[in-house]
Amino acid sequence: KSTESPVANLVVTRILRECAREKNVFIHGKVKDQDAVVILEKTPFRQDTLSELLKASELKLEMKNDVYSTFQLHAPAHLNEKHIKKYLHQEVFLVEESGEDYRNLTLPYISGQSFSLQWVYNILEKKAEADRIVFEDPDPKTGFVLLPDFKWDQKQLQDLYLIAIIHRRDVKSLRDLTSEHLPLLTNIRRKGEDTILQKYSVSASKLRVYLHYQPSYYHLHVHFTSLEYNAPGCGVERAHLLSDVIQNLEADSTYYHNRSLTFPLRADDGLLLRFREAGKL
Ligand code: M7G
Repeated sequence: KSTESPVANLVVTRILRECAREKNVFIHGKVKDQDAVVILEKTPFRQDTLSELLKASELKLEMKNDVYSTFQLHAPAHLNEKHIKKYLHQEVFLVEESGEDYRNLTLPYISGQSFSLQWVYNILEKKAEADRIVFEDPDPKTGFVLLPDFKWDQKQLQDLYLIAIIHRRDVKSLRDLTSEHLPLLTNIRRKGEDTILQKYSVSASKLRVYLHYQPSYYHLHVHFTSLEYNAPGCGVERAHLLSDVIQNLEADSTYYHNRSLTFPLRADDGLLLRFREAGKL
């Protein structure tokens, strides 16, 4: 049936990554014989559905001491069918990439290997998610589309997460930015923050606005997340605050062309192999 959730047909091959603290799991499996990656993530608790959840669940007393007790909560059986069987931990390595390393190692690698940008072009051309667009500035040089990231279900503001995708197609990442792009970046910051304030009543002082380096998708985009929410990849080793990026470019137009940038790579990342082979690790 076309209305059936593909996840209901998921046959788990292995757990790629799992984090108890972030409460998410990345699963490699098969849906009707096709390879799929499924991400399950605990959404924040909501006051309006909390009592329903507690009623439907079984509470088991773990310990009691004076006025303190801890309980283990078992979700209703029908929510709990997918059992986690294996745990595959990927080691992560920190890489320091000079401007030269970028041009010699990273750029040739990402030109051949990086993820397809089709979903990005579909958004820009209104072929997908058009009804989810929150704001658009159509200017071909400084314009962008702002819409909810697909990691955010928009049901609560604690984990607010939007992305601004630029219209121009010639900026792959932070590395390509020069002072020429300052009007683009300041436009995204100002209009992105204004829109989020108007639409969600979340002010700029409650937002973490940043770019990833390395990103997964090499078409420049900016992440807007709630400061309250520890979004995956918002740590110092991968996130570059937009306001810092703007200031660095104001001070030095070629800052991101020349500076060393540090980022984490997973053990199975082909780029890590390139750095190893070049004796950089
Ligand atoms: P990134 O920094 O390139 O990589 O960010 P990351 O995924 O490793 O963080 C891309 C962002 O786009 C992520 O926050 C994704 O959750 C989000 N994203 C990815 N896809 C394929 C889609 C999509 O199809 N629609 C929307 N709305 N967001 C997406």
